[in-house]
Amino acid sequence: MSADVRQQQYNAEQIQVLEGLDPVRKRPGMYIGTTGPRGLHHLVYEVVDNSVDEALAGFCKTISVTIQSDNSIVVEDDGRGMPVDLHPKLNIPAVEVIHTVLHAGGKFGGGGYKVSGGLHGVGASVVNALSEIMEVEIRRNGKIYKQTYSKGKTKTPLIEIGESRKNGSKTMFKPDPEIFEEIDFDFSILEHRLREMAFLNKGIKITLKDEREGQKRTEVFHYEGGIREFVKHQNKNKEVIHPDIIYFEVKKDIDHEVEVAMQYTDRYNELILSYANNINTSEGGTHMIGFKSALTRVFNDYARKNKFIKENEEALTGEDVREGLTAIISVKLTNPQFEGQTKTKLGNSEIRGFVETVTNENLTAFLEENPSQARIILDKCLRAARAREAARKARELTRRKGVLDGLTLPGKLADCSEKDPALSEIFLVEGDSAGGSAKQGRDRKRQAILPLRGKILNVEKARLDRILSSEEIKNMITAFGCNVGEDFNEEKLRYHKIIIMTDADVDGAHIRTLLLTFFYRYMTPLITGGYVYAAQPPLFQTKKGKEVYYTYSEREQEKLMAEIADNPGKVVIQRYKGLGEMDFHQLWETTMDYSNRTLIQITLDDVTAADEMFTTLMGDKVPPRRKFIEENAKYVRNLDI
Ligand code: 0RA
Repeated sequence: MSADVRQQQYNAEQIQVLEGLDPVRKRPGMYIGTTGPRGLHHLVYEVVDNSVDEALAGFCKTISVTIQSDNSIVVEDDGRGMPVDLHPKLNIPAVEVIHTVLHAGGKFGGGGYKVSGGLHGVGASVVNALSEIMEVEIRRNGKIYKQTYSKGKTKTPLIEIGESRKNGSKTMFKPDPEIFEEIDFDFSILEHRLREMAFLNKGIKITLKDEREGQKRTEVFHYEGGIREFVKHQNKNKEVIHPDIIYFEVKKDIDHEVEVAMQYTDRYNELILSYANNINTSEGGTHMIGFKSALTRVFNDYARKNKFIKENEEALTGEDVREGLTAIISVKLTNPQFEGQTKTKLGNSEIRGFVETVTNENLTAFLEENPSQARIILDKCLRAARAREAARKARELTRRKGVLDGLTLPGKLADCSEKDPALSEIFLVEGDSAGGSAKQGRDRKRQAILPLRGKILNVEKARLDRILSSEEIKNMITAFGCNVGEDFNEEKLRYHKIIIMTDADVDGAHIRTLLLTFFYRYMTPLITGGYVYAAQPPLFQTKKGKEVYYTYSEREQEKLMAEIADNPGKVVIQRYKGLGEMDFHQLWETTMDYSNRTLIQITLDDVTAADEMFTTLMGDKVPPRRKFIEENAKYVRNLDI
């Protein structure tokens, strides 16, 4: 059939199709969450997901993702090639339906674990709707087909452009700058998700290539060990306490599959990542509940049976058996129910018992078969139990003395007079001298100042009982009023903005990281609730005649110099080494004044990346830490954990 003829044939249908994608362009947020960087990168995942589905169906082995020099994306796979036969009702090629009809993507036919609803699975049509241009090239039936789209519409009909003995699908798209705030792809964001995808789907080879000038590089993600290698990766900068990664995989029937990998480290915090159909279920859900209850059950049973715990002694708690644990739980099921505030909580009730039974059986078997590793893990659990008891006593003591309940505010705190937390903010200021300037320069009504002396305790290397004996940390907890750990209470928070104000140097970045580590581990809701910010003090002051300019980056300074250089006059530049070099007036004007300042909100975008960053920055192993700081030094201003 010639292209022209077909064009006429489906014009009527096309109108319907066009209306179908209009809402996506009108309200992109409804389909991809945001039109910021997150939504932008989401487009790539939508396209890649379709190729991963093809791989999970057993037809595709390699997927390549390329960021081209014009910031367009190409995703190519060696699957069967998208179907091109005419859709019986719409009378247009299936591939066109996939790209121009809302919700058609990923669900054209049965089979495989596909995600309906939830975060992903909105499909290729949404990517088309939000792209300036989209092109597909299909190798199938010995032929090569091509079709182009734009902003949700078909641009050119499907045509044959050649012959090929290979099969596969290739998709190119360029995000529409009318929709997205920024259309620059971030290699490390894509790298992170694609590596995760490769871990979660063992054997699939995913290549990520950056072809942009000055940033050329290629990474290959291919893990025959799947989530075992994921655990190894998460533990790479930690000390593991036993050699084997505990691993099991059970397929109950075509609808239910579970895979678990776990290993203990010498850490005090736990990292359990759960997934349902490759989606990170950060709010947990039934699979997580099943896993956790099995874990507590198995260790207690084993401990009693082997006399690690005596008859009259207390049982290990869930926290005791999870201390230092790194675990990945991945389930696959046909009808995932995603619930919770961010739709990242698995709701399927049948999964709970399934994961629990499987974990019970396999973990018990591991302990029976590996008594020496079992002993190491049990010893760790028992130490955790004793430390928990000590921490409880320490907390009770501090509670009794009223140290943490906000009744006795720390002497170093210059509080604000405002009582409404929503209108109050607290600056955590590095050093007493900058603290002094901040106290003088602040808005006394709404801004409180808490100076912090030197380095705060590295909470990554201590348990709660020791942490609570640190003066600086106690001061913060008391000032915030919301307590820590299990006792944390968001409603008691006294300031809705907690602003970290440190020098713009390596030491400042270090202190900021120590603070964030503490918040992340012991007051997580502070970060997830969006209460934590980093202040941005200027890097340069430039004076020319009576004019004074402040700039916040090298680039901004260069720009300023270019702007003011043309008419000669004496220019005096001061590079600030620390907050202490500014007087109170300057500090107010540049960093604290509501109308002038820039605050960077700290977000917990990604638990795996955050854990990796915190362990790398705060852990014992020095070389990876140095490497990380060197690699990321330039990004420190834009810290997003
Ligand atoms: C044949 C049939 C079906 C899908 C595909 C091929 C296919 C789709 C994509 C998307 C990206 N790459 C792809 N490679 C192949 C439909 C069968 C079904 O829905 O299960």
